[in-house]
Amino acid sequence: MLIRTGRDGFQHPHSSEITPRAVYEDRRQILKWMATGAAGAALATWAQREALAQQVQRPGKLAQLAAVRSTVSGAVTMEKVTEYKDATTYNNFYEFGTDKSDPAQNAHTLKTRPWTVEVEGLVKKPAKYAIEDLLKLGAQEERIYRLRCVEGWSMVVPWVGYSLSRLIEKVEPLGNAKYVEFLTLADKATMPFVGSRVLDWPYAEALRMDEAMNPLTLLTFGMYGEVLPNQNGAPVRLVVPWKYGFKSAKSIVKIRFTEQMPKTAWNKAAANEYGFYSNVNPNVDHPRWSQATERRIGEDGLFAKKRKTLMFNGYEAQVGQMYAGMDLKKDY
Ligand SMILES: Nc1nc2c(c(=O)[nH]1)N[C@H]1C(S)=C(S)[C@@H](COP(=O)(O)O)O[C@H]1N2
Ligand SMILES: [Mo]
Repeated sequence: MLIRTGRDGFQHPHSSEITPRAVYEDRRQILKWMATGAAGAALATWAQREALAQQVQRPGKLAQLAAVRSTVSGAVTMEKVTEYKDATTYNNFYEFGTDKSDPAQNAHTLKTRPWTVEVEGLVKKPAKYAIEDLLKLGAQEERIYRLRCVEGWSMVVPWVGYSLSRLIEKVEPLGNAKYVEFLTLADKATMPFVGSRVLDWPYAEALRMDEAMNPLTLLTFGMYGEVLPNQNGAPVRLVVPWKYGFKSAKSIVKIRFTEQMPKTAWNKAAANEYGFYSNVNPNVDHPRWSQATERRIGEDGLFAKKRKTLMFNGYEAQVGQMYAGMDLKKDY
């Protein structure tokens, strides 16, 4: 359910469309909710996604990535891991559609081999990496991260990859490189929504150099011990756990080092809603909704108590010092 207003007739969906498992399971609540008129569509969406979740294909054991648990500080949360079926059927990947179930339904058309990631810009050693070589550049580790989406949901996923810093050190940034930009695949032939005007394609994201070098920033190839399913950003994506989910660019094809702060896809679409930093911050509301709380996908229904969102998504000890002295209400 999208509200169509504003530039290009599009707004990021509001968090109230989170699917209400608790509602589905509680008939009295269903009746109450039906009276509001919103129930029908949301329940249909929930039922449809649940049916999809029962059929979700896993990449399989042959594709398993050998990975040891990370020893990076803060890289493994003890919280309950989100079920695979939920993390792979409730997605944002607008190249495949704007509904949460669209990526799981449509991303099978994405071709992840052959795949090349080009590293360019202000580096001593620009290079084109075949995905097979990129996979071997660092030791694969398992990180259990919370990921908090700007819309108000979160999940806990065992990601597999290595710190992006490993790649950055390899290509030797020049002294004037201040930012790292990530450009992702925009292929109209395999991505049905790339023809739409929802965003400026390709999807673009960026980090400041110190953020990109932070050991928590993960160049990610897998999840749950297997290769990434297409809908989660195969064959390689970013996971930046202290920032809103949209910073974690999927299906990356280019990494560029720049002196100027790069434009990002969501900032271009709505600058007053999505800033460059986009650090998870319960004290800075989105202009259209609060960021103080969140729902965990697959667990918290509409009437369940929401969780309190943590500063920097709970990674303050690891990343807080990078923003010392900054006004996080201004630099949102
Ligand atoms: N290329 C691309 N990357 C993307 C997006 C997208 O639409 N296109 N959506 C972002 C958003 S808004 C979120 S919340 C996360 C979702 O990751 P997940 O589906 O693995 O949970 O991916 C991010 N990366
Ligand atoms: Mo998101």
